[in-house]
Amino acid sequence: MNAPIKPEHLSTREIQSLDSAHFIHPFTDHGDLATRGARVITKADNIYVWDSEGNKILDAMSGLWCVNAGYGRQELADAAHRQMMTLPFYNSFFQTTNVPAVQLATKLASLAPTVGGRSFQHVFYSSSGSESNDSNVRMVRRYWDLMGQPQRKVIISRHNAYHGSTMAGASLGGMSGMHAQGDLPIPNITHIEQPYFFENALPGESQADFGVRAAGWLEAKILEIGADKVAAFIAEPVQGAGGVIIPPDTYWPEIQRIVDKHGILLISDEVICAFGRLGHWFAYEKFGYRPDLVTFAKAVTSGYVPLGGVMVGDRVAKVLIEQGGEFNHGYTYSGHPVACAVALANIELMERENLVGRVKDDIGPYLAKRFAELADHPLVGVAETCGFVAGLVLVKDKATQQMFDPALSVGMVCRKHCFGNGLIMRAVGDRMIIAPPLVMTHAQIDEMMDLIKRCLDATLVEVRAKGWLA
Ligand code: PXG
Repeated sequence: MNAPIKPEHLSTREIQSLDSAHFIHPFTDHGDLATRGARVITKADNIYVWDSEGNKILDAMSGLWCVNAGYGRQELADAAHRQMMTLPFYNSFFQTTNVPAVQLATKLASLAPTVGGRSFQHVFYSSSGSESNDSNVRMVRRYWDLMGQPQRKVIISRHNAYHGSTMAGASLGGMSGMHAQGDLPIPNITHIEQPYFFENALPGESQADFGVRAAGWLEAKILEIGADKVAAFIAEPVQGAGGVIIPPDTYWPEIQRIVDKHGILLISDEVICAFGRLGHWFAYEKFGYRPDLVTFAKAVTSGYVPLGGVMVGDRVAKVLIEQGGEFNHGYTYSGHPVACAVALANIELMERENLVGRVKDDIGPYLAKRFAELADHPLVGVAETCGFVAGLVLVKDKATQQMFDPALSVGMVCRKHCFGNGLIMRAVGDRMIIAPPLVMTHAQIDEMMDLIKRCLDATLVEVRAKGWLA
């Protein structure tokens, strides 16, 4: 039998070689990993993580868009411990329930704002964003069957969207690299172009005009397919993994007008945007639209334990519950008591520390002000924020906003300098993005901005030396 691994007795090299020998990582080139060795993250506190070599790194990505309450929160560990000692697991199939799952559903229903008379009184639980979006596909199809319109099967999504990595999640997503591996998308899922002003606007077009035109791509697709065949439209309020793509203000109202006109369901995938990231508990409130289903995961527990789910709006819940009989769908861990207890403790903590309000009124505006300064940097085309996410574009020629040749991977050069300088910032192509923990102080925002500037300067030096600038 293999002895249990005790990291404190292993060198970084030993951990890396066991890692490479036994652990298949998500979204990782293992040839590359074997030669370089994984960075081993061993502990975390507040907004910082440490690697096995003792380097302290400012985590401007909140783990992976999750750790909104910051690391090292005693309350969350206590909640998990208490629940594990009381009831570590019981299923919620077969007419059974558990108290944390009920309490959390009640709490989430009270946090989800009613917009335009539509409220969210029900929650369906899973353990991840991907599973939740699979559940959305199941629920949407069931809904239209029960409505006597089984021909409404097509779900429209957007290129460069991210909705997860299961067969349905990856199909709903618009990542061509994912579709290329595994014969995706599955049938009845199609995509329209994303509302990315920097890439898709016409010369001289205003943000407002572009937003309306981009929403029009949805209507064009509905008409092409036939409205009576379209089941739903799914979108992230702000695209996260796609590179923090912030739609113009005119986009969402026009999307709402179009889905209403054609009677199709609207799914707001808020796996990244909910729980304070955009200064609201749920992001549809910020943009003023009225979804029928809202996907959540990640920050519902600040990432401390896996939990995901779907907020099911009245329109769908009424039909599923009153006419549906048994819904033949669910997961062993739907309503997991420990995950729900941690989520409750996390929400309580977020309320006590007003983390959502401070994104809206304090640290969000402060980040916006500081991040905008980056637009003066010679490498930066645009620098934009929304709540507590931000993105900038690295450009070859600031005057003409010309991008670098993608083959040069300038974003990865910048990312390398970030790690080298103790900062985690994500590169999506040549867009550099951040989504820091919502507990950041002004002084920590300043510290992060100094690091970002230092990394951009180091990237500029390297790019200049290689002769890549215009
Ligand atoms: N929807 C959205 C909007 C997401 O951002 C998922 C669904 C899937 O969630 P799970 O829990 O199944 O991973 C996500 C996840 C990145 C990155 O590179 C982003 C995610 C996951 C992995 C990497 O930015 N988002």
